[in-house]
This record gives sequence, structure tokens and C-alpha cells, in this order.
Amino acid sequence: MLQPTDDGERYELTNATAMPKADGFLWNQKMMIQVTCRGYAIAQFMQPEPAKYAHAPNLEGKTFMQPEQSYYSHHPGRFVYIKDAETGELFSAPYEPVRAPVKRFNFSVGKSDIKWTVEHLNIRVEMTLSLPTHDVAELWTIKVTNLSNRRRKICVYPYFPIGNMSWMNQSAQYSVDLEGIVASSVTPYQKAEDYFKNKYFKDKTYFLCEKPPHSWETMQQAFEGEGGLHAPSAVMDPELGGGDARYETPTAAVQYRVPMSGGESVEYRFLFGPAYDEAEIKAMRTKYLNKEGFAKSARDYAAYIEKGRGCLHIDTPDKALDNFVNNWLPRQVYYHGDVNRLTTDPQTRNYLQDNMGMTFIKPEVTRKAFILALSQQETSGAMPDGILLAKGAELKYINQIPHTDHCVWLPVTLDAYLAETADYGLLQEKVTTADGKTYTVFEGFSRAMEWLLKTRDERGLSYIAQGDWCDPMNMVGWKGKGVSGWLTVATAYACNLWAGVCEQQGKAQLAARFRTGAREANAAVNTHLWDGSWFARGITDDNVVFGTQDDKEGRIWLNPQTWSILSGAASAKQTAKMILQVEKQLYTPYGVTMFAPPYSKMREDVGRVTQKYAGSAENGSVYNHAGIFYIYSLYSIGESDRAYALLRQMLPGPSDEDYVQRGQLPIYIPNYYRGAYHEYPRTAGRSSRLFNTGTITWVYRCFIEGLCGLKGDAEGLRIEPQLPSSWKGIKVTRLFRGAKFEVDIRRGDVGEVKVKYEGKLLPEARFKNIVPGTTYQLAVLVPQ
Ligand code: CEZ
Repeated sequence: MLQPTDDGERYELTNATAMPKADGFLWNQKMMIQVTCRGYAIAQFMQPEPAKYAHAPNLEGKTFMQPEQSYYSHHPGRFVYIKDAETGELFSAPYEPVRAPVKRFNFSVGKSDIKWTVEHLNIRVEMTLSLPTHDVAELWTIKVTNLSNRRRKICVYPYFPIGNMSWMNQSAQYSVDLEGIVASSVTPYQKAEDYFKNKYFKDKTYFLCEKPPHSWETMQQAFEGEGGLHAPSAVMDPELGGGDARYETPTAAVQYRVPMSGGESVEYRFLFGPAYDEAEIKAMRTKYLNKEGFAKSARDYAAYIEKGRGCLHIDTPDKALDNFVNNWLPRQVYYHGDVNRLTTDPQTRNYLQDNMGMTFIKPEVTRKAFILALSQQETSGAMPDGILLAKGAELKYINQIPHTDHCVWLPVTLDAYLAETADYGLLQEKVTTADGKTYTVFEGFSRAMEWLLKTRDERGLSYIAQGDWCDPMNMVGWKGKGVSGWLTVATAYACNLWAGVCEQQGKAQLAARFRTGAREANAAVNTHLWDGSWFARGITDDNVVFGTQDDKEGRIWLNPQTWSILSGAASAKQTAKMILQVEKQLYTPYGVTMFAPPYSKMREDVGRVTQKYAGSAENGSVYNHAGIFYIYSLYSIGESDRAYALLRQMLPGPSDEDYVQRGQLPIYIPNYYRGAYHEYPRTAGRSSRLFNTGTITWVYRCFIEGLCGLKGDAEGLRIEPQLPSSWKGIKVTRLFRGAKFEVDIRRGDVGEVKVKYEGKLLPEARFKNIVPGTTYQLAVLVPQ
């Protein structure tokens, strides 16, 4: 049903109904498209805010990318109807809208293109989607082959619905000049000043054909007629009606009537996308819409994606895991760092963590991100809720709600950056903030840490305001008193990390100050939040401790346990107790849940998180971001087996049963899998299919620094692998500071890690004096 190709470059799904929402995605810096195996698509482009060129048939709400998107028969998609003109038989590729039980189906997701092969009625349809590297458009190739050995009359109808573009103004018609359908609209607005903002929007959607079609239809209703999408009236007629759309829902459907001899193939190319005017459409046509244009674009795009290859290649006993880590994991990390989730105001914590991943791919991007983020630091030292990336951008949605954790992510992400690059020079860079003052990066970090220490109550616990890492935990502290246990230990962890940097920079006094701050925060959670076997989640405005044994719902939360391990708040004894409870109360076959049991109704002193559906999103799902923090903390204390078991569960598969339950291909990690394993086992494990997630950069970190144990420091590369106990050895290629390390890790009769280079034992498990451009072969022995 589902398998990778031999070279690991693609994943192929051969069943259209087992995992109906299984999908793949492509992006460039201006756009993103997510397409399902059955042909539904969600595409957006930046101008500079996210916009669409293919819409739902009704008025769409504007929102951020949603988990568990549902698809319906009129959902935007890219389809081809095929009609046998002699018998009138009909099917569609890839599968929707006709849903004929096709004879052969193959959905093949590559890193730089997505392909389908569908066979039915002795006809093969091959569809390929690719993107340009720098423009907004979809490049489609559709090839049709007559598999029979007789001459046949076949009709081919690419059908790309355009949907409801605007309630103010929308239309469509065929342009003989451009050879394609052009739909026009005016983005709706009300304020006069928005007229000027929208004036140069790409309000046209085009569907260009390399070969002129025999007929076309541009009005959705005329295309469907009384037949509906399963058998559109226009398709059942000999020709499409050639109509226009005048303030009617536009569509793009064209017809090719092809007499084909036995075994013959025809190939078509199409360009689909948004444009400002006809001149731009014409230019796009000239640039791309021919065989060479497509081939060149595909090469360029593959090269662009290839830049995200990352710094790690592993060869372990688990081939499915290798495939993911070597091919797909760095791709998803790259996506996050490359486009910041296609928003102009990424949440500060997301921005910093997504850029943390870039440390392993293009560290110069991470460096710039620190500087940009700090340039938006507030006078108080607080970090804003979002980082504005474009001129005129504004804080939207969740970024208008005050969250108090953003400063934490500065030292946490810097830790990865410095380990990878040893670029301490960054700390001396000067940054001018909005209030016109200039600080060094070092000072900016210290100011952020001071703010975290200051923003605590008389008990030493951190105020939560309307949320911390957990966005929708908005009513714990909205009256100004409530505190977050997680944020208190996160503050301690951040202060400790930053103190380490201060020490490295010879600032002993500052270091001592932050170490003291961390100790105090750790002590405060121990005094007020230790509940006997785990740490509570927080204390509400009305002084109610929650996340304790007494709670029927939301009894134990993962984050406070995780970060108390990282911060040092938890002693070894406490850690042992917590780990046991996490296993007992939070484990599921699909990973570890963020808390349990999920809330079944609103808890007014906790907030919106309790209103989400039990087991979905932050309400007790297997929220992978929280899960990976926990895994990271397990690696930090050498809990290699527990860490690995959970890490492996983040990937769908390898059994068919698991794939079907999750409903997702193992080409990315989603933000969550449904939890509520005990309450709702039927839906537990179902993927959100939202590939925007802070999880992914930490997953990469866990493989690099945890499992492979190849983390840098100021002088070199430390070697501390943490293989799961059932593995005898692995081979790793690690790119690091311009050099290449080929590391052979095996179990041996040793008490601690031993590293040999050129036959000689290194004095410690660390490689120093790295010369860029060199390949080093290391033989590593780890204890049995
Ligand atoms: O958003 C994510 C945030 O992007 O949720 C995480 C948070 O740490 C990330 O920064 C955990 O709360 O209800 C909400 O507002 C949700 O919080 C969502 O916006 C959530 C979604 O996964 C969207 O990506």
C-alpha cells in the first residue's frame, strides 16, 4: 500500500481509499501547496500577506493554516476527467471528483515534485506537479496513454476550479491571445486606505494551455450543469460550452479530443497561478510553458530543495527511520527556516525555533534571525508576541494576545546555534531597537533574561498573563495574578543556559546573577508546585494549583516535567518518579500526550485550551512539540531507550495498520496526533496533517545531538552517542564546520566512549582543530 522507492527519494501510495487525506507539499519562498492523493489542494502565496488563487466555491473565512483540514466534493483541487468518446464512460484522475474505482493508482511524493499514475478503462493518466523556484505558479504535466492496442477516441478535460474569488467583482473568460482561461477579481475591502494597499494585488487567476484546447468552459455552473461533479453536463456533451463567467463563479476546464492509436501517448503542459495583469501572464507563459521551460524549472527547483539536505546521514538497523532522517526530516526543517510558515508575523517562539533548525542547514539565516528578533525587543526587555517580517506587517490572530514566554526561546535556540557554529562574534553585533537605542546582541539577551526574572510574583513564580508556550491557556492569569509552573522552570533553564554563555565570555558577575535567578526559580517550583510525584502546571488567578493528583482532567502535564529536568529543578529522585507517572498516565501507541486526561468541558480558570475537542490539539493530544521537548530532556539525562522509543513513534508506520490510523505519509511530522487514547480510541493517533510545527527542528537536534551524540562546543565536536540498547552499531556522516565526519559507532568492551582517529585513541571523546574541507574517519566504541 505504501512504500519508499529504492533510492529513498520518493514515497508511493498505491491505494486511493485507505488513507484518503494522505498528502504531500511543495513550497518556494513565495508560495506553498499541499495536495492530497485524491487531488484536493490548498495553495497560498504571499503578497505580502497570504492569499489564494484557487478558492472554495463559497465565501471563505481567512485564518491561519488549520489542522485536520476536511475536504469536500467542491473543495479546490486539480483534476482531469477522461471520457471514452465512443462508450461515454468516464473517470477522473487522480481520483476525485468522479471517484471511479480505478484499476491502478499511484500517488508518488518526491522532494521536488508530486506525481500520480492512474489507470482505468485501459487508459493511463500521469500527472506531475512542480513549482518554479522564484515565481508563484504551478507547473502541471498531464500525459495520457491509450493502453489498448486499438484506435480510440478519448477526451481529456483538465478541470481546475477557481472558486469564489470575490463578492465585489469576479469574472472569467477564455483568451485566445494567451491560450488559456483568465479569471479576474477585486479583493474585497472597505477602508479607502486599503484600496492603495491592494492596488497591485495579483487578483487574476490564469490557467494556460501549451496546446490550444478544442473547447473550454469558464463558468462553474455551466460546467457542472445538472450532472454535478460526478458527471458534469458539459463533459457529457460532445464539446464544452465555451462560456464566460460574468459575476459568476469562475472555473477552468478545457477539452482535448484525441484520436489515439493503440499504445499512443499525448503530453500536455499547463500553468496555473495568480497574476497582476495580462502582461505578467504572457511573461509567465514565455518563461515556462514549453518542454524546455518545464525541464529547466524542474532542475532549478530540485537544486533549490537540495540546498536543504542538512548535515546528517545515518545508517542504522531501522531503514524506514534512515529514510526519514536522511531525506524528509531536513526538508521539513528547511521549509520552516526558509519561509517562516508563510506568515509576515511569526510568533516569536516559532520564529526563533524555526530558525534554530536553519543552524544545521544555513546558519547565516539563523544569525540574521537573532538580529532581526532583537531589533524588535521592547524597552522593558520583553520580546514581542510576533516578529514582523515585512514592511507594513501587523501582529494578527494569536499575536494580539499577551504571552509571557517569548524571551525564553532566545538562549534556548542560541544554544544550538553556538554549538554548531561557535560564532561567539554574533554576541558583539550591535542592534538598534524601535526606541532608537543600540545594544549588543549580548546585552539584548541579558535584558531578556532580566525581564523573565522580573516578571515573577512574590513567590518567585512566572506570571502567565494570557498564555505561555501553550497558546490557548488564556485564562489562568488573565486577571494578572496567575502563574505558570512550566514558564518558571523554563526561565530557570534559559537563565542557566545564558549564564553558561556569560561564563564563556568572561562575565562572571552576570553569570552568577543568572545562576542565582535560576536557582531561585527552581526552588520556587519545588516549594509551590511539587505534587508528590510530579510538578503541577500552574496556579490560577484565584490561587488554585492545577495539574495535580486532585484534578480529574488535566491531571498531569508533560511540559513542567520536561523542563524541570532541563532546568535542574527536579532531583534524580523526583525525575525517576515523574518518568514513571509520565509512562503510566501519558503514554499511547502514537507517542506521549501533552497532558491527561483531556478536558471534556470549559474550565474557566484555565481557558480556551479546555474548550478544544478532547484529544485534539492542545487539549491532550500527542502534541509532538511537547513530546520532543520531553525526548530532548530524556537524552540530556542519558535515558536513551526511553528517548528513542518515543522518537520512533513520532513517525507514522511502519505497519499498514499504523499508517491507516494516522492517515499520513511518513514524509513529515505533523503538529499532533489525536490523543484521548482511553476516551476515544477510534480517533486516537489520527494526524493533524499540519506540517507547520516547532517540533521538527528539535527532532533534528535530537538525532544529531542525542542519538548520534555529535554536538559541537567552543573548541570542537563532542562524541557521546546514545544508541538504543538493541542496536549494535550505526554509521553516521555528519557535516560540521565545513568538515565531513564519517563516524562508525559500535558497541565495544569499554567503560566510556572511546574515539579513534587514524588508528590513534583520542585523549577524550572530542575532536578539536577541525580543518574545513577535510574528511575525518572516526571509529567510536560505546559501552555495551
Ligand atoms: O499554534 C501553536 C503555536 O504556533 O501552538 C503551540 C504554540 O507553542 C505555537 O507557538 C502550542 O500552543 O489555539 C491556538 O491558538 C493554537 O495555539 C494554535 O494556534 C496552534 C496551532 O497548532 C496552529 O499552528
